[in-house]
Amino acid sequence: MTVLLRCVLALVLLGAAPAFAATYDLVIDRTDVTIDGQARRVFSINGQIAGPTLRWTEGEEVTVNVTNRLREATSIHWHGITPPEAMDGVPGVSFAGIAPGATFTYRIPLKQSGTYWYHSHSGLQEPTGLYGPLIVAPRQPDPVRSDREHVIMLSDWSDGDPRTILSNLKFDSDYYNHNQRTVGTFISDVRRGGLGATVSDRLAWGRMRMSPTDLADVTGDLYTYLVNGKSPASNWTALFRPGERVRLRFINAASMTFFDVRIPGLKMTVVQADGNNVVPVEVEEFRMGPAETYDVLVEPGGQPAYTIFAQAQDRTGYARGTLAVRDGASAAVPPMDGPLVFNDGGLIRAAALAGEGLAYMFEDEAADDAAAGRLVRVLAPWCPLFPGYHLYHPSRRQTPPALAALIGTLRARLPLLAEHTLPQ
Ligand SMILES: [Cu+2]
Repeated sequence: MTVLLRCVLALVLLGAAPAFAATYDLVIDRTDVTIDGQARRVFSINGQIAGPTLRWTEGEEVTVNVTNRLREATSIHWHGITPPEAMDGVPGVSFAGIAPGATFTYRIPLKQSGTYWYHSHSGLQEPTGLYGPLIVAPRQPDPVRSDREHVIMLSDWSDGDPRTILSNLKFDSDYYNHNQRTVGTFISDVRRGGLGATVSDRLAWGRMRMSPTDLADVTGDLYTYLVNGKSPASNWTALFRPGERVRLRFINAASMTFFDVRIPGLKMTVVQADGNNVVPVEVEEFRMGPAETYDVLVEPGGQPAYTIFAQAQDRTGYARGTLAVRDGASAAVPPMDGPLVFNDGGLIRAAALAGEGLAYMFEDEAADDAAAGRLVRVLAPWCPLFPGYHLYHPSRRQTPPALAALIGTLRARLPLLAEHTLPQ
C-alpha cells in the first residue's frame, strides 16, 4: 500500500469512527499550515498541527504504525500511558527512535482510561507541532455523564526556531523577559518602602537567583497561543445545544506556558485531572501547567456563545476558542488581567484582581479563605494607580481567626497599607 493511501485511510479511520482495537497510521512530515493568516512550515502528524485525536478503549490492544517522512529521526511518546517499556517511545531510553523513512509499530495494551496526549520525544520537534490528543474510554460505563464532549488542546507556537530559543535561554534565562525590574523601579521602591527594605529585597532575590517578574521564560512577544492549532483570531469553535451537559477535555501541549483557563459566564466542574477521575470541584478558573490535562463539565445555555479564554500566566497573550450554538457566533473576549508578580514572602500564588492591576493572593492562607468562600488580595505598591499596598478583606465581623492573623502579619510587614472591606 502506498504511503499516501495509508495516510488517506488513516484520516478516514481517525475522522469517521471512534475505533476499537484498531490499527492506526500516523505519518510525521513537514507541512504548510496557516496560523494567523500566514503559511507556516510545521512538523505535522497526518498533515495537521495538533495531530488527530486518537480515541481508544480500555482493555483493547492498539497497533499504531508511525511513519517518519522527515529528514531526521523522530518518535512518539504516549504521555501518561503505561505501555511496556519498549513501546514508551523515548529514544535512547526505551527504543532507538524512528529513522528517516522508517515505520515503527507500537503495540499498546490499554490498562487505563482518561484524557492524555501524545508527542514527539525527539529534539525540539514537540514545540514545532508534533503533538495530539489521546482519549481512552473506560471499559465500564463512564461515571462522568455528558451529552457531548470537545477536546481543547492548548499550545504555544513560535516562528522562531526552538533551538535558537533554547540557546538564548541557556545564555541568559531572562532573555525574553521584558518586564524586568530596573533602576527606575528600585528608586520608586526606595521611595515607598525605604532604602533598607528595598536593598534587602533585591539581595534576597539575588540570593535565590530569581526575578519576581519571571513568570514565563518565553512570552507572548514570541508566542502565538493556540487552541487545537488555531490562533485567537481564527477562533476555534465547537457547538452545543442549550441545556446540554458538555465535557471539555483540556490538554496543555505548550512547550512551557502555564495557562489560566476560564469561560466567562460559565462555571466549570473539574471531574478529571491527568486522566484520573476526581471528586468534582466547581471552579471559575483553573491553572494548568505544560503536559497537564483537566476534564471539566459545563452547562451552557443562557448565551448563544461563550469564550474559552486561556491567558498565559505572565499575561502577555492568550489562547481563545468559542462554544457556540452555531458556527460564526462569538462572545466578547475579556481583557487580560493585570500582570502578575511573585511576592517577597516565598510561597505565593498570584491571582489577579480583575481590572485593577497587580494583585497577590497568599497561598498558605488561601485554603482557609477559599473554604470560607473568601479571598484576601493585596494590590502591589508599584501599580501606579494605587500607591502603597492595598489590602482587601472580608468585613471584620466575619473574619475567621486565620484570616485575622494574616491581616495582622500584613499590617506589620507592609508599609503604607490601606485596608478595604470586600463587599460580601
Ligand atoms: Cu510527555
